[in-house]
Amino acid sequence: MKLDIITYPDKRLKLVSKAVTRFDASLHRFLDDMYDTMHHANGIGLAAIQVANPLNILIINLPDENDEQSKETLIEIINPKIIEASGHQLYQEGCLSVPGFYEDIERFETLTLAYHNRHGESCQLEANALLSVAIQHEMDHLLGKLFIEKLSYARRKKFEKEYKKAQKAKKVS
Ligand code: QAP
Ligand code: CO
Repeated sequence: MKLDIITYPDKRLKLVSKAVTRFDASLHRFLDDMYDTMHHANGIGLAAIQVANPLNILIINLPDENDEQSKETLIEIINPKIIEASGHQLYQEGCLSVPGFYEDIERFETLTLAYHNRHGESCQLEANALLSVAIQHEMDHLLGKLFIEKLSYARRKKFEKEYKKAQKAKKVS
């Protein structure tokens, strides 16, 4: 079932998400709903708070070498914790909660991540390049942070102006 994605400046995006403690059927239904929601919106990553549920959950579904997305490569990450991070990279990020806006953001190049899967089992993964960017972007959501908060003061002001204008245009059309 598709859920509604909340968008900036919705204050709920600032909530700090809480740990998942029950790995039950209702969690599994919610994860499936998150996937339907992200897939329908043509996203590659989604955090639970973006559908107004403040839990430490994120999902990532990167396109493969043929630029196609498939549910087989979906990664469900619950209660993530960065164990190691190194290097730096710039990547042009976007966000389903900040539609229509993209900007270069600096992130770690490589991560080692500990997390739980949907069954509550402890997992670990190593990520670099786009997967690493996606994990860091989504983990910021769990802390109530958006990528636009990483912009310089001047760029942020330009963003606010452009975004408001785009919102206004959306309302009348
Ligand atoms: C986060 O972002 C991310 O503005 C996921 O109109 C960002 O899925 C992961 C999207 C950068 C890795 C690198 C954004 C779709 C999707 C939009 C997304 C839009 C339609 C963003
Ligand atoms: Co986002």
